[in-house]
Amino acid sequence: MTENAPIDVTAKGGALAAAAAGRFDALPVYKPEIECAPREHIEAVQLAKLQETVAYAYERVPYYRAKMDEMGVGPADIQTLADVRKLPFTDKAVLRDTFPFGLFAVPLSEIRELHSSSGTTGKPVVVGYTDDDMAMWSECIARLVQMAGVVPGDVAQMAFGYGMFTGGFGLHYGLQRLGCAMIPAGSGNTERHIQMIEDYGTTVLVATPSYAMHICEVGEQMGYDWETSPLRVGLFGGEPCPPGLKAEIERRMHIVCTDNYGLTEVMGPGVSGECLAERYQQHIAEDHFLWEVVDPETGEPVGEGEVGELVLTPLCKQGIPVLRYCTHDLTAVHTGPCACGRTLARMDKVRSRSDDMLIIRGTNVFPSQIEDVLTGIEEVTPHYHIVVRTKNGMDELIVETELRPEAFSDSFETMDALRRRIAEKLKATLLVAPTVRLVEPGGIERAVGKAKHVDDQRAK
Ligand code: DLL
Repeated sequence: MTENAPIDVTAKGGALAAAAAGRFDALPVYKPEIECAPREHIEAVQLAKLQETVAYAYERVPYYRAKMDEMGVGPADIQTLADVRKLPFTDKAVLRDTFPFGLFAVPLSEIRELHSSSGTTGKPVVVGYTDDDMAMWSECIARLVQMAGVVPGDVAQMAFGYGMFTGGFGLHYGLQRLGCAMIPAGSGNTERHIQMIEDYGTTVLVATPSYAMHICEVGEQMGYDWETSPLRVGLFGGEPCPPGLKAEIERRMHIVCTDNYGLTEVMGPGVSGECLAERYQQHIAEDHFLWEVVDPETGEPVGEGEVGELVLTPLCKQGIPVLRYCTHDLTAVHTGPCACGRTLARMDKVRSRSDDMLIIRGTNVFPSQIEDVLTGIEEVTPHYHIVVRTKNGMDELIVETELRPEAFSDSFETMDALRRRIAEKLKATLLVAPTVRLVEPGGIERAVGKAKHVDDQRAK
């Protein structure tokens, strides 16, 4: 996961060239007194804020008071960071059961903005931000975009959807806070995006990686020259960004792509973001979030650097002070030094979730494993789709993968040989034999937001 992709040095502005030359000092740190602080200092800040947060949640949110009373734990029991383990976990079900405002710690008159995450079933999750929450949110994002090489004066074009999704407004506020000019284009209308990049001299594009790939392709089809385009930085997030996809977008769009992570329940984007030194990990805003990595089965902590489920406790939130939120996202966290000079812990890119594992004929399969195999096959694009269904009483795994135009052939033998080669590679990794379908170039539907790669028809 830590393999370093080469940064394209096509001389697009100082940040790119500085990063390529290893001159990370050329990028100012937004708040060095915390981002570069010794670990003991970071932990002392976290403990003080955790104690405040727990007392606040206990006093103001009846759900947490009842839960903590039931567990026999009170705010005074939080004496060290490890004491966080005495507290209850929170998961999506709690937010749904208390829909809409049951976990809010302030009256609606103190809320300035509501957001929600839709999910596929049941009620949405609703979160609310006070004035202070909004200020903290923009600061977290200003920090992470600066880490990614964005500087005041950059022109940033939004290709996330606005609306209840936290991605659009969150990045919008944070980029403005840093001093960028925002173009609130929103998602969709791809040709217009490309026209705007050219007309307005856009230097930063904010998108999901799948939509950025689509913007790249549409630009190429329009004859747009990405190499001479003003665009320099891609700020991606909201969904996994596989290393192969990132490298391909960097190569074809001539930009540096960075990934940032977050989720509605704890704030939205702004939890962590990638610096330009360690290209496959993201620094966590540890002064605002306490992280734990636990075994998803037992809830017990895993060792430093080991993969488990990320559990987050926001440390400064007033609207909804969620305790120990179970993200279901699988990652490992590292506290060692980073070449960028920051001391904030780094989480590995999230590639899968504990709840997206497919069990196919008794074997565990993660969609990210399929993605990794396909990325290694040069004849296919990063676009794919997975269908799981029941056929004659047995699970069937169908992997649809899209051919690159240059690999497309009229010869049945050539196509069939490629199909069989891909099926064998997948079987060797997954230990399950898939049915592979080759799809013609452009044949897999493009997403303008988060891509949906898996259709498990067995659950329906
Ligand atoms: O996706 C917040 C966000 C928006 C983050 C834009 C970054 C940029 P939700 O819609 O609540 O919030 O979805 C949260 O999306 O638990 C992860 O599974 C996934 N996710 C978000 N960012 C990443 C990422 C926003 N960079 C869920 N890499 C999370 C991998 C991500 N997965």
